Amino acid sequence: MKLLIASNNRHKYQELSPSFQTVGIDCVMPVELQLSLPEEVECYSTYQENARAKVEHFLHVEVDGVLGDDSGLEVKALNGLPGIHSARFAGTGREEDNRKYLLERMAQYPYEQREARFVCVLCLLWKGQIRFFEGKIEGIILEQEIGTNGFGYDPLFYVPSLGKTFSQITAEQKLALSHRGRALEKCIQYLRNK
Ligand code: ITT
Repeated sequence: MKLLIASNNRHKYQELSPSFQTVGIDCVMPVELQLSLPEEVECYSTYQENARAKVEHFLHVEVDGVLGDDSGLEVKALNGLPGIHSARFAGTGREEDNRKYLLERMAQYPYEQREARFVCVLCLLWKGQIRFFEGKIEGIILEQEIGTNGFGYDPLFYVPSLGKTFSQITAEQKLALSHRGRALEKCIQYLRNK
């Protein structure tokens, strides 16, 4: 069985794909099929709609299923920004620019006002049925980057219960409690019961 992960983001792919092997599903990225996900596809105002649009873009591809991931970082002091705009917060689409811009926007806020959460919505098309799975994790935006693992805002996202940022833990540790890991767990459970 083959599942197309409807994403251009290799980091997401690396986090998502191993779990599907546990239910006998091999994953493939668009680039491996000489395809890609155009940015215009995710033009909606919710994670759900964007995740679904990512799946629908690949409906013509001959695979057993398609999975879309739309995710983002919601900062309380910024009224939920960058949210669905997380990938292009600084306008350049470069992760380091996004982190720098976030630090600038947060400069005036003390530790107690730096609460944030990551949100991930997965949209799965499998055997003709569409299902959504959501995961969230709460944390704090640090005043500087710590750690080298992960991607995106990971070096700035501190989880108090761990005493570490997402960039200071292994991929397995991140998946065990991250927004994506939590959504993925529900998705894998659904597939197990299919
Ligand atoms: P695709 O649309 O091709 O899947 P993308 O990176 O553009 O890739 P999104 O539109 O869902 O994906 O944007 C999500 C952004 O949110 C992502 O680029 C990161 O900046 C941030 N993000 C999401 N999950 C994250 C995580 O686990 N760690 C750090 N940053 C994350």
